[in-house]
Amino acid sequence: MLNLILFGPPGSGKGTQAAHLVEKYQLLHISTGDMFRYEISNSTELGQLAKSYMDQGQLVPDSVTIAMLRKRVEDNPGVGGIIYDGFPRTVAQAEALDEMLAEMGTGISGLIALDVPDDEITKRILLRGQSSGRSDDSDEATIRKRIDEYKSKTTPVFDHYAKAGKSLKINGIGSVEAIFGQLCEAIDALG
Ligand code: B4P
Repeated sequence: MLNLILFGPPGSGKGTQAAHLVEKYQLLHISTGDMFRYEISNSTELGQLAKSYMDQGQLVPDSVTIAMLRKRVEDNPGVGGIIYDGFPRTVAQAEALDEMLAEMGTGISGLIALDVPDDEITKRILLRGQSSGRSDDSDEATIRKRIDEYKSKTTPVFDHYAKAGKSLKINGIGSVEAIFGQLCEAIDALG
């Protein structure tokens, strides 16, 4: 079973690439960002809680995020593989994921990070903000906060999997097709 973590800073193209990868490899796509936005659009209690963090550019607390992720995985038994998009974003989330997959008799196949510099991701997110309606996309201070959260809390996840020789980086600058090609090569090499 392929368990792939698509990693990178906010706006690095994880969601964009995941949409293509799920089609090619027939994977279940789990995007915690999309799941929170779905809850927000349905005005659920979870959505209201998530929104209070997302609007500030902060991560949603681990306990909430891990419980939501676990439920999504348990609700989809027998899938051929899963692409984790935007999860794990903290080492605590990574440890919870490792534990859950070990209970299922499987584990992370690899983590692939999209490498994109800060000025490019800020540009991309502000551009998306013009049409996405996402409040966390339209304010430069909130975007800066998201980048800070990524650097302080999320980059250690790369090192967590690097210790097991499972992390790798690819260049996230270029056309969507060119980056997709590099991702496919990296996935095929996972065996
Ligand atoms: P996410 O929904 O994960 O959002 P993201 O990081 O902004 O997006 P992504 O990297 O997928 O970028 P995309 O492809 O869309 O998170 C939002 C918030 O939810 C977080 O800040 C946090 O508060 C919360 N959250 C989510 N998961 C959490 C967790 N596990 N724990 C705690 N909190 C969590 O691409 C961005 C833009 O770039 C698009 O407009 C796209 O068209 C463009 N683009 C893509 N590829 C391009 C390319 N090659 N060249 C030029 N532009 C490109």
